[in-house]
Amino acid sequence: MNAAEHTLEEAVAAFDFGAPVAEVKRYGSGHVNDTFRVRTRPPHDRRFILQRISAAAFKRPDQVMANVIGVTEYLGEKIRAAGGDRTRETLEVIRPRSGAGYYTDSLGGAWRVFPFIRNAHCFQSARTPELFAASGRAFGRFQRLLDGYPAGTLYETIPRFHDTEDRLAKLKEAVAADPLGRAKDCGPEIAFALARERDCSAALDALRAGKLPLRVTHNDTKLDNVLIDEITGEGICVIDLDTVMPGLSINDFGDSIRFGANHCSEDETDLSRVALDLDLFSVYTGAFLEGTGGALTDNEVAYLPWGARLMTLECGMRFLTDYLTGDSYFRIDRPGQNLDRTRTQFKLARDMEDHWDEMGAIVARAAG
Ligand code: ADP
Ligand code: GN1
Ligand code: MG
Repeated sequence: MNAAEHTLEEAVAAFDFGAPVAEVKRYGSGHVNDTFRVRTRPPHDRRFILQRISAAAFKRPDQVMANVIGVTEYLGEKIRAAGGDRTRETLEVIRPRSGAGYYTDSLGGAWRVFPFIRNAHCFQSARTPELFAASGRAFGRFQRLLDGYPAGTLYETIPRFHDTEDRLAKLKEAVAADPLGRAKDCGPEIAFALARERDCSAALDALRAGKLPLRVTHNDTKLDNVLIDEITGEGICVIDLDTVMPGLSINDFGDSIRFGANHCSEDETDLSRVALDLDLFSVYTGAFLEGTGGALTDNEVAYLPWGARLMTLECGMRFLTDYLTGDSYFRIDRPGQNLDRTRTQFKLARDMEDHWDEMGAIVARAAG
């Protein structure tokens, strides 16, 4: 048994699943945490999500879990008060036998368990406009539900997470250090990012000028971070709460557009297939605004296209930095995958620049 298998076994033993465990299987397509589905033996067939929190991404799992517990308990109360089903509409942390918020294995890995939400699915692409709209309503509603959450109690689990200026600075450092000699393979991509230095300040300047407010936001709003109910087709539960922090509403909007308003996978190698779909952009805009329930200010609405452009540029820069420094952050299944991901993001970012006026007009129309 190797070390990874051993710590997985330790983690399974650390939790009480209410019945003997029958199966533990790697699950999902997340790039960051290690996720497993646990099933107990029939006749119970209880299901759980068991996750090792990424040590590369999160230096303080205790703070991550304090945030996740605080937010899920708050959401649970709100959902119950509104007559909803708190077992399906929010995650709930299941504590290890020790009673702590998570379990630490013999190598220092941090593990947590959530109930597996059944009869709901995560999607890698917006197969239908309705699906994309459902995710938009769910992420907008998520932001609205957390409107009154005491932001000062949240830890910054990844410092400067959506600080696009800092992401560019980190890319420059990686290019200068070039530890693996990979910079020579990505000259055009590096040049693309460097040419957009001014853009990197667009939202941060607005924040500093008091034009955009800080809110409690999700910060990782890609389509596969919302579970879609298989009967109703609605976005039943927003998951992946590790980066819930004070942030910009436009980034939550923008990250969803980056990932979902196209018809390609994030690592598509045929760039001719990579394009912004303005109809999907329009559908998401209306649904997100509906979900936020009119809470956004006029400036936030006006800056929504910037959210899309910046999240796309920033994500490309993050993939490129990870490619240059050895793929230690985003999980890869093949060599060069983070460079392919960079290329799709930059192609989409360029498309957004080319359709800038149309994006603005669509947002203005949706805001009515
Ligand atoms: P990562 O940070 O690596 O993206 P996630 O928390 O998003 O990790 O989980 C990865 C995947 O596991 C999700 O995309 C989803 O498919 C699945 N998943 C996570 N939590 C649940 C849950 N409570 N019920 C059902 N599926 C889940
Ligand atoms: C990661 O964890 P996951 O796979 O949902 C990343 C996001 C990126 C995304 C790109 C904590 O999301 O910021 O936008 O990959 N999450 C973290 O697909 O870094
Ligand atoms: Mg995820």
